[in-house]
Amino acid sequence: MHAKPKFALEPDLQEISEWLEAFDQVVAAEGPGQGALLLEALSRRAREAGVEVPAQLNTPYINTIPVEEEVPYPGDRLMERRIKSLIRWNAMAMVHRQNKKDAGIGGHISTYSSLATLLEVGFNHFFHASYGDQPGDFVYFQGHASPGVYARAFLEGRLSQEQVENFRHELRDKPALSSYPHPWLMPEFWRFPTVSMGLGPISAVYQARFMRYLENRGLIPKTPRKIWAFIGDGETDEPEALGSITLASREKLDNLIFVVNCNLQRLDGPVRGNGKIIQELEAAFRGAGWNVIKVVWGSNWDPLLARDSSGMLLKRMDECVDGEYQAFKAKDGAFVRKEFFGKYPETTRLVENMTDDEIWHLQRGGLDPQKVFNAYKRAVEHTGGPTIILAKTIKGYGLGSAQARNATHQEKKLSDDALAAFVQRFDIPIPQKAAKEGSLFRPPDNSPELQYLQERRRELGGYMPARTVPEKLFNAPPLETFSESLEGSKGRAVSTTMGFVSMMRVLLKDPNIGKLVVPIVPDEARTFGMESIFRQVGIYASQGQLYKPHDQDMLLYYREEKNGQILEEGITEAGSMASMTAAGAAYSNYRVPTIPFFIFYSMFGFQRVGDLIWAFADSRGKGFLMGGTGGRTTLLGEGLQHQDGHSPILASVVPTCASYDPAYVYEIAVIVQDGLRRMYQEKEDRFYYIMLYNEDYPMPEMPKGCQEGILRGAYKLKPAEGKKAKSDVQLFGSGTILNEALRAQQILAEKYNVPADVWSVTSYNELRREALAIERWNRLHPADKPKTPYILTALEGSEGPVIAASDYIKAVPDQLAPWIGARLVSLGTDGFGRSDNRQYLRKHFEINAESIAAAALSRLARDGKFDAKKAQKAFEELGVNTEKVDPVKA
Ligand SMILES: Cc1ncc(C[n+]2csc(CCOP(=O)(O)OP(=O)(O)O)c2C)c(N)n1
Ligand SMILES: [Mg+2]
Repeated sequence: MHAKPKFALEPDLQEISEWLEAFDQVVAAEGPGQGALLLEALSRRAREAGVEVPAQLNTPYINTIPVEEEVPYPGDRLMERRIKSLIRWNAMAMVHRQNKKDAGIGGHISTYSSLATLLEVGFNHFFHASYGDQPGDFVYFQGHASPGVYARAFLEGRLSQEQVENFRHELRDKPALSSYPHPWLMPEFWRFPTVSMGLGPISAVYQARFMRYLENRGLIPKTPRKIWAFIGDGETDEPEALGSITLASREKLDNLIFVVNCNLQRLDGPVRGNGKIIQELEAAFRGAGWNVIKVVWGSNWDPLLARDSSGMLLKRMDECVDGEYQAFKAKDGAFVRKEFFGKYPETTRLVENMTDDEIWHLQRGGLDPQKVFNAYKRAVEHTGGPTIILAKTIKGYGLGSAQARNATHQEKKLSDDALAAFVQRFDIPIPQKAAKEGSLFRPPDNSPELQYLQERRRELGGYMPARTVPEKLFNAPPLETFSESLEGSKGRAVSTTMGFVSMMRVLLKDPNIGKLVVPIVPDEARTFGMESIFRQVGIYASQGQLYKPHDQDMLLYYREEKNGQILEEGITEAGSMASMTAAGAAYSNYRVPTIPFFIFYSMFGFQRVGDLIWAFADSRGKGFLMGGTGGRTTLLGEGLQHQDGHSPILASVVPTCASYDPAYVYEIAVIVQDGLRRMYQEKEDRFYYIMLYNEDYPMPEMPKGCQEGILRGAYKLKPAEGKKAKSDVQLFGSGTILNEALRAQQILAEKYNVPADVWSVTSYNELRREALAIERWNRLHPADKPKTPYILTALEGSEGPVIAASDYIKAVPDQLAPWIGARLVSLGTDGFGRSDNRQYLRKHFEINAESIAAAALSRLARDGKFDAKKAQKAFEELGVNTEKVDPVKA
């Protein structure tokens, strides 16, 4: 049963119209400001009186900027249209001809066709390539609009005809173009990889914040620089696209502008067939505190809206759903007259003097330079927060029968007739035959079009996109900088995490590069014992600290500062990774070689934000990912969702990521120092993933001569003691499990008289990569003397089976199988984690010292080097249950 309404809900039309009239009078006499105040007061009073006032996050389905507030277009509209047409043609021809030649090579023609005006207004009037000697605006392009960006660069003379003709033919020893924005593949052109949907928007948000961070810390001067992110409307479905938008408003990022290309379609069909994506995004972004500018209708709608005294046109605009709007542009003018205007007599009358053709050409806002220019101008001038421009466009605009169809996204080629029509419609001066072949067309350099285009870019400081890297970054500090880490802990039990934090503190104090360090944590600093760093360098807070922290009188209080150095991201690994990307590519984008250290729960790293890490590699990102509380058994207690036993394998697939699983703090020092040298001094485009643990044990002093082994991935740490010249077995240990290997060595020696050598294996990934490179060389040079991989050279003279144990799955040591497979016994933590302590976890996963020792004896027995019965008995003696369930299935 519904409660009876208190009052009758029958509207009193007379009363409503009196109130409206009164309101109109106030606005007319005292201005819109007073009107707004009045409404505010009224809604306050309504709330007090218990009247429910619905929260209004939507405005009507019309342009945000009223016509009377528009400024005239500053450019030569005709000339810009000519240029845009040439770009449209070349973009389309590029894809078309390639697919004609090489069926299935792919590419997109319909995304750029909807985006062209949005980009061209930017290129001609807004995108600064520089601000004086400072870098200019950053533009995140919709990835699959790349043909349009290439086509413009072709007209600018920056890309050769040969290059454009080799779009998506990158492997033919000719200059070519990559499918999408990839700095890895075109390092002098693209800055930001965006084609994995959602990564562009989140990266842009954190880029804008990082820009402010650099400014507030005095590392770059303040400039009017903006970050423009062009996003597909379908793309906004990705959690990353909208997941961080409140950060942008919270941080008042008025250097950030999102432009959503609302062509109402994604790949399969309409984005919101039954709703309106523009209205949905308006509410979401307005609710999140953004400045929202809707650009729905083109200028030729203005007279109609002005004549809409009945309000029925507005009503019709509001009630139509996107599925209908899409159909209107897939059909023709007669259809629009009948289905859109024909619904009401008032709207029918509005267009009775217009031809079907005129109705057909009623333009959408995002395709009208006048409307787009005004929106951009407002966005650039807006202060105090980020702006989103929701621009309504048409997918496949101008592609004739391919326009606004559900299958438009996949369109790669046009029919001969469609090509001819395109050339005619956009006035491209090439013969029919050339049109049908999809020939590129570039007017001469001294043509008015190219002169205009060049002049505009000169005015805006140069070409875009373009990526540059300074000649020199910095010299790495010498290893002695970390002498404290090299000396060991003098018997004190510490974890590698603690050791690393001490190193960071040293690095932060470094007079040359300390200020370049960017520690990034997703609400996990206390887990890693980093509170001391809070105090040392402060947490970045753009507004400073507006409150007195309750722990202010404590030594390690929560210190927030406007020039704080730590990026405390809150609980967002994706956001943190986006910060890592901004900081790790700052050497190029800002010419400031910041050094990010992103410290996170290793379980929530590669498997959670792996795609962002992949894009980081594409961005040629530098820096350190620190996988905290690593290891499936070392992170005790936390269980299945927390205990990481596989991230080194996930890391191994990223080509520029060097991953390490060090056991001792001195190993970390060697790796970090060499990493700084290679990334910043030698300018290698690579980054590091280093496992950190929270198990405390004494850290030894660095033995002599192990540096090369640490970096290459393995060195003999502790040879067998005793009379026998040679040991019978090699024990490989990594990370905390090295301690288990050392204990196993002792058990084998003391209980079974089996001498074993112990190796610290810091990186199976690096060992494998080097071995693969050597093997490839050998394969390609059968007539030459073969070379030997490092792992085999290192093992020379060390006999017997290799028992390799780590806190990760067996696939980690298995990486060496092609070279030492016959000798290799991998032990690891395959299977789901459990909540228990380390002792029980290691027993469960069969990687404790006892399991390692028993595995060694078992293997020696199989090799005929140890009595099989004794080996079987050893399992019992050592408490290793041979009949328990396989942990991989447990
Ligand atoms: C993460 C991810 N998932 C899927 C794709 C494949 N994909 C490429 S374009 C596209 C549709 C894009 O639609 P929209 O964002 O609306 O852009 P439009 O082309 O309409 O401008 C899809 C699904 C992708 N590139 N990235
Ligand atoms: Mg779309």
